[in-house]
Amino acid sequence: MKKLKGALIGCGFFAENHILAWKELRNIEIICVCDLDIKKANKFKSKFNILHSYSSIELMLKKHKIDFVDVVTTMETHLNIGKILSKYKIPTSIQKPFAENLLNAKKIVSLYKKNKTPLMVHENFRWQSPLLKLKEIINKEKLIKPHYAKISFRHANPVGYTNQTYLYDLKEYLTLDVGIHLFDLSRFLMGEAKSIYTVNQNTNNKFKGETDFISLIRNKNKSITIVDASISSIKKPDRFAQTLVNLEFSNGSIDLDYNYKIILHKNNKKKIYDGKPKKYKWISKPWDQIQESVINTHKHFIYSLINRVKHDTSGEDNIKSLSLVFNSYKSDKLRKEIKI
Ligand code: NAD
Ligand code: 89Y
Repeated sequence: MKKLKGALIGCGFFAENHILAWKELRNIEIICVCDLDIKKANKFKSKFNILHSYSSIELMLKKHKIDFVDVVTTMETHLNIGKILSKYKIPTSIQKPFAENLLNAKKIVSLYKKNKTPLMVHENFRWQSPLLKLKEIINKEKLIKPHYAKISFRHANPVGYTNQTYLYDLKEYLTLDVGIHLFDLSRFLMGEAKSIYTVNQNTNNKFKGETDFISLIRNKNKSITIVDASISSIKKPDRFAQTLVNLEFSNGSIDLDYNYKIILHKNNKKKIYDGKPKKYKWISKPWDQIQESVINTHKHFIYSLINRVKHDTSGEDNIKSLSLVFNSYKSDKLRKEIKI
């Protein structure tokens, strides 16, 4: 099969994981990289042995026949980048948070719809091996009628934000940056939400926005999800960047615990599974399960393009997770439960 030719936009911190993950896929070649800062683009090009580097997306698209683009820039740039890529009808995968407000996210979705061009949000937490294994066991063990979920991301390791200094200045921080993943996981595991009630806290004054939040979600299937996250949760060993999950069903329960240990309780028995991510040379703790999930997310993007099926986390789908994020802020502000 002919290799698909891709371009990567944004040569910052997280793009290194994207390019290394692309290199694990045999039918793909990233032929161009682009960054507004040409020095960064050139450095990235040499480091990862890419053919071309640009500082202008339009120029890059005019010069090369590109089958897809992977956008690894921060949210406030996505509408403008989406305007260009949808105009050229280039299938796009775009990092989370999809946009800084719902209006812009909807604008991007309608641009791609109008141009009949596929658009996926790179929502990678549901593609982490421990989460995929959890879902696989739920299905295999026929756990039914869920009534309770707790999805937690609590740590005190600055590695989560010292590489991403733009996070310090966000007025809306942890829910938008990490809550977006956790709300998506609630939808992945428990189905769609009906309402949300949230309390935010700031526990670290280096940040303008909230550094802790607790949300209570009523789901359409009548189950409840508790989502909580913090960057001030001191534990040894530190829990970054592991999402811990507890789920209860009418016929059993299952937990995703620290170190990817999965524990199933069913028929008066306890079974233990291992949800460890696969090892690759460039992957290391504490980012391992996030890094590995980038490969899985890329694979899903390409598989859906080739088979002409809608992506699980299409732009349209991600608006549902983003809507939970912005209604979560509204709930905290108004101190009330908000219907979705
Ligand atoms: P970064 O600031 O390090 O890099 C972004 C780069 O994009 C910069 O070099 C900037 O110059 C470039 N850029 C901005 N606008 C551009 C444009 N119009 N054309 C070309 N280049 C442009 O950011 P980062 O830390 O790499 O984060 C990028 C995104 O990845 C963020 O949205 C972040 O939330 C997300 N992220 C996701 C995960 C995950 O697990 N999914 C983890 C970390 C970061
Ligand atoms: O930006 C965040 C994300 O998406 O995953 C972890 C992170 O990098 C910092 O908490």
